[in-house]
Amino acid sequence: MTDYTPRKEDKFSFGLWTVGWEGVDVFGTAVRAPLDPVEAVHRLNDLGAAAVSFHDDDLVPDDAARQHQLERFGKALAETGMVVEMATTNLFSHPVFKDGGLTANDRSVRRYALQKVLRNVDLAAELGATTYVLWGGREGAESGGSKNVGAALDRYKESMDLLCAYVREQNYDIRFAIEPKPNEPRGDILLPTIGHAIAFINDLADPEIVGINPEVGHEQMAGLNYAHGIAQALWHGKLFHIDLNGQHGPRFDQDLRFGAGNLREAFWTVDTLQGRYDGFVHFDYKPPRTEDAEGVWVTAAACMRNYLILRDKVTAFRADPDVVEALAAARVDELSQPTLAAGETLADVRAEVFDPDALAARGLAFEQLDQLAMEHLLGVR
Ligand SMILES: [Mn+2]
Repeated sequence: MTDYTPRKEDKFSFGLWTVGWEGVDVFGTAVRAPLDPVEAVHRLNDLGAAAVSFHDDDLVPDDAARQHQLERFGKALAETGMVVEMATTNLFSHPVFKDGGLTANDRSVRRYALQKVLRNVDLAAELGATTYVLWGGREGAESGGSKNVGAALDRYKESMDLLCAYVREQNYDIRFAIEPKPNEPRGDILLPTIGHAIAFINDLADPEIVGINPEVGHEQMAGLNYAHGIAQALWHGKLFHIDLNGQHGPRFDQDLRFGAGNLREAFWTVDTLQGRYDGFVHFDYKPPRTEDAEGVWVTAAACMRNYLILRDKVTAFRADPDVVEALAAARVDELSQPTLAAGETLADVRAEVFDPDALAARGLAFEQLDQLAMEHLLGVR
């Protein structure tokens, strides 16, 4: 039994923009003062996190202060032992990106976007980040005729191919991770789900160094099962990074702390990650506008604590003899057996005599298994 205190080896990571969110939303202005990235590093370190991530504009919003800001930030990292594990580009806030960055109709905007990404990839490499995320929040459209989707994907591919070649040429230890999202801020966003993104990656020139960074809420906004999504990403070898948060089903992007929203899916998410994913456990959430500056740290601590509690729960679930028995009754292991045995051919299948009615009469006892999971989650086992 753990005391749920985060440790460096748990590899918890937070975006500077998460704890630094001032609360500006579609309907209201800021409710909290700007947070200095140096303070974010120290406070997250005190809470037990191991790493941070950033958008170029979170860390160096102002060119004139760039050198000074990077020196202060570097000092905070050195003092705490915190690392930068991931970086990404803000290709959505500035009005220039109102029709996207890498897939904007306006070619000059695309060229500017590419320049902005390149500059921050250099900084990411300098700071030791090994994952570079691309979330194309503005890559999309509100209306059918305004965006030639095929051409947009050509341009997305063009940029990704150029970026991969650049990283290879510079010998940077960086892999790219595309973050899918179905909508918001655009009416419809390109590469809306895990499946769309993986299919796109397979058509790139250098797919080996491109994977995905799926976010809990983004998949759930599309009504999809996040745990199944990351299981498929793992199957393809494409789960390069994760964004954990909470969401109540298909509605606006809530960015709740991890564990809030769909708790059962959070349980299966941690179960899926256990032993299969060894990257940073990255939280991309927003402390609600109701919280003051101190309340922000309550939510950050809760993200990590909820992950550790769920990790404990899934470990206990898997170790429970009743669960082992229920898994056998549910024939879960049988699915790992190839449908044809070694040496068999389709002729063997054709020759076999089946009794479909007898097969149909077998119950699968999935409910017993799921009730055990529920009871572990509810804390009564
Ligand atoms: Mn995200």
